[in-house]
Amino acid sequence: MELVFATNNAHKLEEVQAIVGNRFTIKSLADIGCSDDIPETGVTFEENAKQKTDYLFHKYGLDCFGDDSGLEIDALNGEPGVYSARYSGSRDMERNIDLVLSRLGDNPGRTACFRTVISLFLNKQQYFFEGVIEGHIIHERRGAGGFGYDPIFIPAGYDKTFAEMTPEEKNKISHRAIAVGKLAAFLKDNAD
Ligand code: ITT
Repeated sequence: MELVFATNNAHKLEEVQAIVGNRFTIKSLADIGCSDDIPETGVTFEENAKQKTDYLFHKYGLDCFGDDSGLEIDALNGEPGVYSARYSGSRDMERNIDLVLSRLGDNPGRTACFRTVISLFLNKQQYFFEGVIEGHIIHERRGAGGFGYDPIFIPAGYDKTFAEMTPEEKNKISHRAIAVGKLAAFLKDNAD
């Protein structure tokens, strides 16, 4: 079956398709000819995920899901949070990571988590799924894989950053994997 994923982020689409497997074909916004700038003005991940799917569902009437995710750093009172993509005022991840590292400075308290909230519209009903992975922020970037804040995040119980892991390793444990795993289990039980 086909589901539209309300994202413009090709990395996320690849990660999600790998997690849900071949039983579902995940279509991008481009695949359905949507180039709209979908509003994302909430102050929680849940509000933003809901905004994305409300928009798509009301415009196209398609089964769809959307997520909002980001990095929450305890010592920065949960920042960058919903502002993760544009923390420095731009989408430039070099600048966003630099800003996180400079705000943390030498602070020894570096615990953080990645969080994903998914909103799903299936048969006109809305559902939510959440995934969280705890870890900590290191002092310098390590690794070339992944995207976003992956080079500075080490998940609890590991000694590698997300950017030092293979996609398969990251996809087994990530916040998105946890939330998408819940979504996939739900679809298996509820979708035709
Ligand atoms: P869409 O809104 O188009 O889906 P986005 O890049 O804004 O794409 P999110 O809102 O889900 O994606 O995530 C916001 C930011 O949080 C994202 O740009 C990254 O900087 C960061 N982020 C989210 N998931 C991440 C991950 O798995 N690894 C590293 N950084 C991540």
